[in-house]
Amino acid sequence: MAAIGRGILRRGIVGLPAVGSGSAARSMASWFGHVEPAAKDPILGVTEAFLADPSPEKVNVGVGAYRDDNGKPVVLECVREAERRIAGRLNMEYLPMGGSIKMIEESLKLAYGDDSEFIKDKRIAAVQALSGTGACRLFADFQKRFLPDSQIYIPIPTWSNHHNIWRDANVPQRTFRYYHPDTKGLDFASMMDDIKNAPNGSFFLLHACAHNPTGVDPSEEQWREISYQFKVKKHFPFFDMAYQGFASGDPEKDAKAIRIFLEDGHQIGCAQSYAKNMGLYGQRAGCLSILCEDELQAVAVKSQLQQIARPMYSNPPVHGALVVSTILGDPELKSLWLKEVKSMADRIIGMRNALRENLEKLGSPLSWEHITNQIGMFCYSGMTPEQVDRLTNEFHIYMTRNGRISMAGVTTGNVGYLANAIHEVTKSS
Ligand code: KET
Repeated sequence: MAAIGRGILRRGIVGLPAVGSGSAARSMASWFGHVEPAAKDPILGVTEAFLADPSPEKVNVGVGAYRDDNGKPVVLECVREAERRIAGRLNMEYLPMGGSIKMIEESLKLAYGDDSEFIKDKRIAAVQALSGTGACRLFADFQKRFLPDSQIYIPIPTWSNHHNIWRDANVPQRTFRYYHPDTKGLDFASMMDDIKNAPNGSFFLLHACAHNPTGVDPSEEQWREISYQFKVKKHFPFFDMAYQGFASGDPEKDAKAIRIFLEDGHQIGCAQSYAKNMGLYGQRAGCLSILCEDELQAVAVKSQLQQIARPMYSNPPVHGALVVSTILGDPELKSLWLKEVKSMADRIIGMRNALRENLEKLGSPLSWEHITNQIGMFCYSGMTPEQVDRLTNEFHIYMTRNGRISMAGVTTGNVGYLANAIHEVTKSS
């Protein structure tokens, strides 16, 4: 133990008893001896295991990160061009606590619509956030601070980190049914029952599009019914929109659920992420917005969101925000972005078809129709954790144990190998 540690042990430290008095003695003999290793993250832990595998055959379809057809990470051309325009021209001063005003304005147009009356009326409190995760966490902290007795209803299944986010914000979690394993589709009737049976005025977490992990979204008609029921029950919808553009290939179409709720006069919350649709993963660029009753309320809410951010990270990073505002603020770059989003979505659809065809050609006794019915980045394959373990141990294929395949990691080069391995581990089930 270092000299400073020994000194503290002899004297005792303020607020703690000196050596020899029971359990404090144990913890002071080793400050962190009681700290057990944390459980591996079910998604990012897969990447760690993949990186540690020396096999040349290995395939990573774990994390939701887009790859090109050679399996390489992609930087969009619009992002490269925005970086060229930004380079050497700007200083690196702090952004305001709430982040870049220009980036927020552009983000709101994407989510709420170019001509949104709510934007004109300044009814939306919005701050730049540390990507989608940071936006969800800020909202959860805000919810806890200002509605301390509220709970959050979370779909089953959902992105695993949703549970961690609301847990660490100390907001009690309830669940609602969403997916039916037999049909591999939406369990709409049960979802509606759970919405009806929740206490009036509950908070609900909804995936705006391309639900993760299931790839199953309500239809437009079903969204209208959900919105109607939310009105009846006075529930608050919080939309996590991490995949705008990845469901249909068109960010405007993918905002449909949000627009339906807006038309119906809901106040909503929305977490936006540019990780996937602009490929800005590590830049941590996102936005949290809350539609308020009027401008006065929006000013108050925004000031409180900023106050939550200040002691956590003070203000958000500048580079990703500049990339986003440069692209979305320039018609030429924006249309290039829209084309690139579409081509990412199309490549994934192509891989869905290829994976299904390959499995069918191998004579799989199972139905793989859901691979092409589901949308967005993921295929919720229906494989069991044990089957996934076999894929990893015998074939060096890395994916989350819930059977989710990140279709963004499937390529012309690996789809045959993947199909063959899936067939091997599922054919006798
Ligand atoms: N919401 C959902 C639904 C989501 O899938 C992710 C990321 C995020 C928010 C947050 O992304 P951010 O990078 O903070 O903007 N999901 C992928 C990556 C991860 O787990 O962090 C994934 O599911 O693989």
